[in-house]
Amino acid sequence: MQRVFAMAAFVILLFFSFQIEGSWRADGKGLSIWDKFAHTPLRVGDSDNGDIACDSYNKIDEDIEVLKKLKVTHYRFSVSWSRVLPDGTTNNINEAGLNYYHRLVDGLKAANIQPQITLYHWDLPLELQKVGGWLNETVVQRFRDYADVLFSRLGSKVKFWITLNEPYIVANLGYGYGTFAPGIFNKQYTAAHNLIKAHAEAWHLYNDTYRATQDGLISITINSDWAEPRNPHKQEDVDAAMRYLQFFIGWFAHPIFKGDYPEIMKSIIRRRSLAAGLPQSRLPEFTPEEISRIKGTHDYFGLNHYTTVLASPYDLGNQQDYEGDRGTRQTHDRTWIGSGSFWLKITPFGFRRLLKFIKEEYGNPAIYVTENGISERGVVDLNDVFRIYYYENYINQGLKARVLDEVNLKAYTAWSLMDNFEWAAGFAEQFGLFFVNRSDPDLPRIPKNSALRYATIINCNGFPDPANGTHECLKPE
Ligand code: GBH
Repeated sequence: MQRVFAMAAFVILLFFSFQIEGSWRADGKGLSIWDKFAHTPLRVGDSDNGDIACDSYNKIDEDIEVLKKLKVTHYRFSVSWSRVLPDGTTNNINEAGLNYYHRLVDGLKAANIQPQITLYHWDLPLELQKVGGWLNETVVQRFRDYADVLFSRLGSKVKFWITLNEPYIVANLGYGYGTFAPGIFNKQYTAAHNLIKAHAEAWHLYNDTYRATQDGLISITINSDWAEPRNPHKQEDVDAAMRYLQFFIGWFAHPIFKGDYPEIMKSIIRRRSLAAGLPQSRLPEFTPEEISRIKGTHDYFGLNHYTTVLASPYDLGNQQDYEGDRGTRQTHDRTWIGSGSFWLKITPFGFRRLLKFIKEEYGNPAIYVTENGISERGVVDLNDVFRIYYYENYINQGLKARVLDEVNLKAYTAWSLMDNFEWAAGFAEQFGLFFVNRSDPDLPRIPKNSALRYATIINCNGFPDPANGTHECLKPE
């Protein structure tokens, strides 16, 4: 493998509230849809829940020590909406909950680690779900109010905001397939519509009211696989791969970066809806005013990426849902190396191609990779060579995109710092650079070998010289 040695602007690290905080009812916190979902039988593997998680609510100092060992410059985490606003509204601001984030942010800054805050990483206040959650358009104003509280209270100390993490997952898994909270079926287009509007309102609020004094960046994190045609010589497979991408990344990126949904989504969903005798398309329409309000609500392109699929056509007849509309079957090449997650194959080449696609499709935006990583399942081998392989090869492809393709890649963030609550998979799928020993009540964070390797890469801001021991850094020619 020819490695690219140019430097990344910075290499950073991440994290999210429900997956690590625990303390699900501490200090006045309200319940979220994930608290409820995880306490519903058969929803989460091994009946795991987030009641304790990694106990990060009580381990600020320990977590910061671990981050210092990694030498990261930034730490991405999310705020639990119902910890700050227990019923989801500003009728009651829970100062104790807010205080946790103040202490975390202050601790990070004292350690010279910049905080990056995600406002919403999937744990909607349960009270808001009772009136429909993301299906009820009033959630847009609720989200704006919540964002207002965080900007006004934390904004003087935080320079990097992410409104929503992976709206695709919220809409499609939460409100489409029903495999994630709140477990609703086939309402993904409505949920997505409100997610996009909520993002836009939070961006405008920051832009109009806070940017002048706080001078930070705010945008959204969109996730996407890369899709290759299963047979590159078949036009129908090429078309299927393009549909896969437009129905995935385009669903959210197109309205925010270009205005409105991708043409291909609009036309296919309308045609199939009318053919089924519906009076109108199942894809809601933005008004011209809404389009101009949404278009351009980004300071950067936040990207979460893990893997690649092979696409071919999939005719589901008259089936009136996302799968039927997209009409694409996804498979994997059986030579691709797997992971602890059935959906995640090691495919570094797809990372570079996706970055180039974003550059060309969305006007060469500044790209911040906000998640990338790999899992194991079950017993953790601290000598996690496959994870080292994954990070080295994906980071290398990221650098190739930056240097050779001139993609405006600004930052790279690993997922994740430590093993945590992996949603419907519970604690069985582990993405951590640090192993969390759950059979020890202290939940110690123990470095896997990948953590040492990652720290070395960060220290070098690029790759160390393989011929010169682990800490010698190669300089670009
Ligand atoms: C990210 O989502 C999340 O932001 C993060 O919280 C998560 O821990 C990380 O990935 C690792 O999964 O079993 O069919 O329901 C990435 C998107 C969401 C893709 C969950 C796989 C499970 C598929 N992932 N999804 S399924």
